[in-house]
Amino acid sequence: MFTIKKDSPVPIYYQIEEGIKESIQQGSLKPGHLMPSEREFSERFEVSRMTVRQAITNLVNGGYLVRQRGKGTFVASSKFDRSLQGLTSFSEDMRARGMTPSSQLVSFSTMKASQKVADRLMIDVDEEVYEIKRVRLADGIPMAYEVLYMAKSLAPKLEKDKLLSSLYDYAQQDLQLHIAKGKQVIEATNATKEEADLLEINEGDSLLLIERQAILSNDRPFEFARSLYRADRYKFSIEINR
Ligand code: 16G
Repeated sequence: MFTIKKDSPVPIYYQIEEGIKESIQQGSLKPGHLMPSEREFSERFEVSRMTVRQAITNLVNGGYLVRQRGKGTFVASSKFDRSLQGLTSFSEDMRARGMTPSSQLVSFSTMKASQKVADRLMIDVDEEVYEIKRVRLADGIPMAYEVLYMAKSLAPKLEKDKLLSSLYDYAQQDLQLHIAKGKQVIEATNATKEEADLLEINEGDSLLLIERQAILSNDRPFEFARSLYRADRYKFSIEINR
């Protein structure tokens, strides 16, 4: 571990912050590494916990460290860079990265479409839709929380177990539906208490909200989905031409 100079004009919290940052950049502190507690740091450097806390908080805010409630503070993994080109599913994205996708089903219900859902799915208000709430995980780590709606008439026999794996695979392979195009809108938002609990983050943490309307080759909307991605784990990129 690095050393600090108490007689230096450089504030101690800043020396600690820079020391940790350098260790991460040089690779001696690796992604996923559990950081010593504030108490351990303060004993090791003989400084106050307040000073340590300031350094750690700055590193968390800068995306170098992540706090996990009840578990401690860890070196952040580099963010997933998700392309905005291509209408891929969560499962495809994770498999392409060599990770194992899985889902935790929060709820699965049938209801009458609200005005907003009916508009997005181009169906009549009151037509039956599925509401599917899932936490999406990669190698067991929560990445996103998704709430999606689809017309029940598209998949009258949809059952719970199908939702634990890929819905797109089910649509394409079992129902022979061809998901052809879509529209996405991205917004910034902050986690509510419920979302934070499901994603194992703190209430108020930053999230990226993506609303997707996926459309079948016969121009019928397939789904209207709201995906909340952890902003500490994701960034989105797109190639552009002039
Ligand atoms: C992605 C889609 C979501 C779709 C899901 C299907 C975004 C922003 N959203 O998460 O709309 O329902 O994939 O995934 O990409 P699955 O086939 O693995 O169930």
